[in-house]
Amino acid sequence: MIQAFVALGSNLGEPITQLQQALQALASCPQVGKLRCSGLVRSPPWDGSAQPDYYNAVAELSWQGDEPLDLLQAIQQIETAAGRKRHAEHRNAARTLDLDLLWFGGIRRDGPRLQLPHPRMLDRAFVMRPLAELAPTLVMADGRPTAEHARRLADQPLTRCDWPPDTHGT
Ligand code: A4P
Ligand code: MG
Repeated sequence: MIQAFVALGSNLGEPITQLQQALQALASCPQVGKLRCSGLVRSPPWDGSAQPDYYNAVAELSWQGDEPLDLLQAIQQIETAAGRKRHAEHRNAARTLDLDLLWFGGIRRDGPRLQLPHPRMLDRAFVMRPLAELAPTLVMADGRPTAEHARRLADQPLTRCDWPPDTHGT
């Protein structure tokens, strides 16, 4: 089994419900073994644009198989089922559900469909803080652990929120 991390985000519709449903959908993929989720955080849009605040979290899962494109395909199917309209959006547009593959067993990819580790993760407190909560000593591609990145990004505004009590894997 490969250790993988998936970032979850939403700022349209019912964000917390959509994130909960995405966790359930991920957990029920046949290739997914154990799954656990970080705490939930809320933050303004990263680029400062006029959109509702985002809710974000990170899920850690074990994946049966060694091809990260299979996991990418699974998360894109979950996004589509949640009503995500990819073609009508530009990058950073508001979205019902965004699932990004952050990390897949530490492998690197630089293809048109998949870049690993996720190229923007180290700049974002809403990714690094939840990731560091799950895996504080995981060493990133730059040789520094997630906990150090989370501390470095401490000036980005982020509010901790509570998951509803029945949330999968929290
Ligand atoms: N792709 C390549 N590598 C990956 C990867 N590691 N994981 C390709 C997922 N997809 C990857 O993605 C576009 C294409 O990237 C896919 O077809 C895939 O083959 P997308 O999800 O359709 O497009 P997107 O969501 O607009 O792009 P992306 O990169 O997910 O957007 P960002 O950069 O993540 O920005 N502010 C706050 N506070 N919280 C947020 O969650 N999110 C964004 C989205 C902006 N601001 C935010 C937040
Ligand atoms: Mg995305």
